[in-house]
Amino acid sequence: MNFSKLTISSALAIGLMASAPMTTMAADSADPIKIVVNNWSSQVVLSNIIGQLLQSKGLNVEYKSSDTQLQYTAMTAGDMDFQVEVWEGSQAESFDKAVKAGVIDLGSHTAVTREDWWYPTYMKEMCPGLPDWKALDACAAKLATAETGKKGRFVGPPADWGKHYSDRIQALKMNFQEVPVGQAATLWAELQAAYDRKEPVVIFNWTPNFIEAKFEGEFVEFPTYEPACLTDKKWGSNPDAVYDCGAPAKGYLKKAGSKQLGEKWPAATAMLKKVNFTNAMIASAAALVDVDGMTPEDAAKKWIATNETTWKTWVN
Ligand code: TMO
Repeated sequence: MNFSKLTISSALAIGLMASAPMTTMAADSADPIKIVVNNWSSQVVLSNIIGQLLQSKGLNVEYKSSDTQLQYTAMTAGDMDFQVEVWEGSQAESFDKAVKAGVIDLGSHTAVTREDWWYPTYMKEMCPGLPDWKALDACAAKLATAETGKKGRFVGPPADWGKHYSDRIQALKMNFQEVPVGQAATLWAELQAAYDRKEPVVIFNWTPNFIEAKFEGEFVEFPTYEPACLTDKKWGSNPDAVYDCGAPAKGYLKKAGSKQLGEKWPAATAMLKKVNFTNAMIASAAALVDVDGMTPEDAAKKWIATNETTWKTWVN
């Protein structure tokens, strides 16, 4: 048993060395860098890509599953060290607080992001005036279900994603009800079922994502986001409520590190600052899992094997 295990791991080590000789990051701590893993595919694949690249440099890593809001409490406390996808639309509020408490902004990816209500394009015939949110609201009856009574059904994100859609529905006095899913896969199942029958459906979606390569659709246009919308009740069409606006249409995607990251692993930190994914790279990373059915670990291996020119610019 032990012997065969040893043989396999040394064969792997030799294989790795033969194909890509790498220096270790000698100044860095041998303690594991704790990488935050969330509950949507691109984030999990990207986390595995980063973890595997760090391991190839001789560093130890550990993957830690976390809620997208509580992760910042954990990072502030140094219980988690690295987050590869900080989405402006769903994490900015908790991220900004964490930065004030010592969490490090490790810079932005090239990717431009958006997260909001989304519908398949065929709905434009059923609800004239889309993508305007008022046109969607006028069309609420077409989205009514037994579950939502007279109100339109909006299939919302898992509770931990930091959106405030029930608040938005109230603030904009919409004739809708949010029905949140427990996990991302349910969003895609809802979309697929409606799409096959050309039935109306409005779900939470985001870009970059694998969805855009498989389904035709677009985001609902809500009142244009400004930061004051989240903090100043007087801002926007409802003078008594916050959240009377859409999410940022051109949001950032950042990376975040714990305070101890730079202190304990300076070489790794220098690399993580250089990590940079584009929209196309993130959408195809998600597709490896959501379309091709790969495990995130295998998807990451495949990505590393096929994108050497990209990651070489980060690690060297
Ligand atoms: C946080 N997310 C990218 C899933 O919208």
